[in-house]
Amino acid sequence: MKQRTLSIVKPDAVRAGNAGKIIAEIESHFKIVAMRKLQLTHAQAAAFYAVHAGKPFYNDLVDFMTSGPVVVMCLEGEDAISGYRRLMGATNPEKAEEGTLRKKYATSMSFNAVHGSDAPETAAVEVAFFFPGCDLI
Ligand code: IDP
Ligand code: MG
Repeated sequence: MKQRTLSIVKPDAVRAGNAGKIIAEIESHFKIVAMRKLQLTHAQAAAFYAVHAGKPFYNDLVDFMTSGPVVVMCLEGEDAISGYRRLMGATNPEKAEEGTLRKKYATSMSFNAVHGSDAPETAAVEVAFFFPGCDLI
């Protein structure tokens, strides 16, 4: 099934100069239907990760996600949600498979280079968080 999902190149990967390589790899698997570079405000990051509010890593996650620019993309493709999760690899890079983005570019569980939506419901909410319908081409 053709799906759309939200991808974020996180501040650690942008800071390290890895955004271009990550985007090129993503583009070899998915159509990029929208893309923005921006720096999240505290309120925006807190809202985006609201599902994790109250967890021990939440405050550090919000601080990290606001620590520098990110590149946000809406991706489209056959089974894009699970397919992009596979390309990202496990949340903890030590457990990520060889060849995945997190294996290559993440340095820890906290600084793990990329975000991807985890289900159709969250993908719809996350895409709409960053892109009005008119920007999805
Ligand atoms: P995901 O990004 O693979 O979907 P989630 O469980 O949704 O993983 O967590 C969101 C983000 O929060 C992770 O990508 C990571 O940056 C951070 N995170 C999750 N669990 C931990 C943890 O145990 N320690 C530190 N950071 C964490
Ligand atoms: Mg998640």
